Amino acid sequence: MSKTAMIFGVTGQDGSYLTDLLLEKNYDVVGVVRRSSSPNTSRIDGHTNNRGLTLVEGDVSDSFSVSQLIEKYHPDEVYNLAAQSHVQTSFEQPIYTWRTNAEGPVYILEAIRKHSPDTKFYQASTSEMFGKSYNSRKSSSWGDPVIEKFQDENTPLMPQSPYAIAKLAAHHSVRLYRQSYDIYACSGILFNHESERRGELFVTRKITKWISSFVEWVMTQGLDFDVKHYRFDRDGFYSNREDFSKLRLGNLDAKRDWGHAKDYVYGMWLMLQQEEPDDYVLATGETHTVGEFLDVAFAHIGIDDWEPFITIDPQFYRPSEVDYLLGDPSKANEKLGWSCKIGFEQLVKNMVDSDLGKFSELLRSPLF
Ligand code: NAP
Ligand code: G4F
Repeated sequence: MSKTAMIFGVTGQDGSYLTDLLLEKNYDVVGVVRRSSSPNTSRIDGHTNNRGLTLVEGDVSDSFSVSQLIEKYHPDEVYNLAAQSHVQTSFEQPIYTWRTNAEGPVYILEAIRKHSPDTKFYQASTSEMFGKSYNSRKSSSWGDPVIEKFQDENTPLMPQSPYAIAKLAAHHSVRLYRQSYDIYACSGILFNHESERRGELFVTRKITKWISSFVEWVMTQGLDFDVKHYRFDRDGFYSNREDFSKLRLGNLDAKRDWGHAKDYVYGMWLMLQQEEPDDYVLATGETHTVGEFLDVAFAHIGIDDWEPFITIDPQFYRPSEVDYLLGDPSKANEKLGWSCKIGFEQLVKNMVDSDLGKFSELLRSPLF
């Protein structure tokens, strides 16, 4: 008999990759979609005719709808990926973020406790919970010993945003329900993971989307990337015919441990297939600045110096920043047999190529 999995947040980046994975594994997937006035299912539209996928309406901030869904479907596994997931937005909308990210998971845990105690539960915890906290260790490569800063399951949690505070409340709730009620509940402490399906307001996709519209603009004007064709000012640049806005970004020095979402949803599934529930860090073990992401993304279209095309806009600075994230996924490596398959450079290039679409081939043709 096939298993049933319920996904809260099925329409998001991770929800869509998890749906791909679970359908491949012959699960019956119940995807919970929140009501919206225009369609929000574009990432999973490829499965519209798949009888393994049932979409139902529900909202994690509505305890009644959550409870009814768990009682009705008695799923074998529940994945809670639903969240207000944008860190900067959480400073503008802290209460909404709290309701979705902290209360939502507790509604699900309560519904499981009351109506379906054998259901296994996955909670989308996050490396943002570490905030400014890290551990240090000496690693000696060639020559001098280097101090390496990293985060793992034992690093103290010191959240720096309303988003991360709400996620931390949910993280502790998972532990409490596991200990107190013997529910199989796990938190995946996932470091940043991106993809061709990443939301367009996260920095990686914002960069790759801008690059694709820039390439299209250059090509339709019959120009190339040589800066001598343009006049630059603070906000934009001008060819003889038209102008184009620069890419507006905030802090380029923040370091992130960026992997590919496809690898990470596999880790989520593995966490629910173990003898005992536990919490795990999923990360690549490498860190890069936003500036290094720009280096690889622009180099992929043949531009070595991106500075003329960027403007720093203070509106994208956060009231409190997480400067440094580098995850140590040793526990997941050893206990789950999990590791990342897609590296940083490949991730960036895939995202650029995907956004470029047909312009990707044109860019590399001798005609350009
Ligand atoms: P995402 O693309 O923003 O997806 C969030 C999902 O939650 C969307 O399907 C959204 O629905 C849904 N949602 C929001 N509020 C809801 C509500 N009240 N009721 C039901 N559904 C609701 O995020 P993601 O990148 O896939 O991340 C998945 C989860 O992992 C999130 O919880 C995020 O905080 C966490 N996380 C992400 C990362 C990362 O780097 N991607 C790292 C660590 C943790 P709509 O489509 O209608 O907006
Ligand atoms: O892409 P970001 O918005 O992702 P952030 O804040 O790291 O959060 C993501 O990863 C978390 C896991 O660590 C998840 F829990 C969370 O849900 C989300 O998926 O920003 C990355 C960095 C930040 O340091 C930010 O200050 O990029 C910097 N940045 C610089 N300019 C920018 C921009 N971020 C955004 N979104 N937009 C900018 O223009």
